[in-house]
Amino acid sequence: MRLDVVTIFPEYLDPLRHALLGKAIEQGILTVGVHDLRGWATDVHKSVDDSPYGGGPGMVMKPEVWGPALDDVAAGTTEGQVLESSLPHLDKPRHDDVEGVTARAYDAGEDSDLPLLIVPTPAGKPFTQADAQAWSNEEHIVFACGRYEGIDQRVVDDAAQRYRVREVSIGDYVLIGGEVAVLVIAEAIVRLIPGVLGNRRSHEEDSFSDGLLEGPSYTKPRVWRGLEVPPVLFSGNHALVDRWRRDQALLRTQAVRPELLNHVALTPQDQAVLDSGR
Ligand code: 6GU
Repeated sequence: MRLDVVTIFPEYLDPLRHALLGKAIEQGILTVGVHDLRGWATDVHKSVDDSPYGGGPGMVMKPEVWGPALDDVAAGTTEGQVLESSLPHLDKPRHDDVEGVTARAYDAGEDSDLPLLIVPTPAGKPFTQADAQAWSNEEHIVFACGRYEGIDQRVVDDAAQRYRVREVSIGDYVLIGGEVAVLVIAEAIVRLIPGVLGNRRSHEEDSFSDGLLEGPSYTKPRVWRGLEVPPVLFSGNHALVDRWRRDQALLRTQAVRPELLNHVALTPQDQAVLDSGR
């Protein structure tokens, strides 16, 4: 997969070189190009924004700068600054690499030769785990980071000639710009690329993958500061452990995100657990 990010703050994207993403870069699974939008500014001041038509506070990013930038990145005629992995230690096996488990991709939601353009904006459609799964199959994803009051809307409308465009939000709050949202979205996508996390089971059991939040986890010691690990986890009875984990997931979801339960297929046993938790 190739990711390109267009931004006026290239250094903000440096975290993409670290940890899991750095490993994917090291393995040749991922290439990340970061592009300074000011490289497409045409005036002496390298200005990228202007006052909004209709008045009001803030500034709007200029179409004559963004248009050529997105044209060039779509055409692949500009490399940008290609990020190098921060961690060259491929020889070490990962704790979640499981022998005999082959990397399998998620189904691609759609099919097209056009690259995907993701425009992070608080006015976008909510980004979900389902989006992350679908986009983990993409060959080329471009992120356009807006700052200030956003990008002239015609840039997004025109880009649809060269891209499949998605305006997405990462939550109901406002960030200064799209850069941090790109870090969030890129990490959610890249960890699902086959071969990046050791095995698919480790994300099939993630929160949201079955529509529920994950319940609590425990490790040694058995008693810590007087607090005991739930005894069922030492029972050696896998069916009992699985049932207990599902119960915990159901109860946590009911307590903190009850609206998620509307989209989960509940068995009579699940329903009984939820009724007991009220
Ligand atoms: Cl994707 N971008 C910005 N700038 N703010 C946000 C956001 C995105 N999602 C929530 N707030």
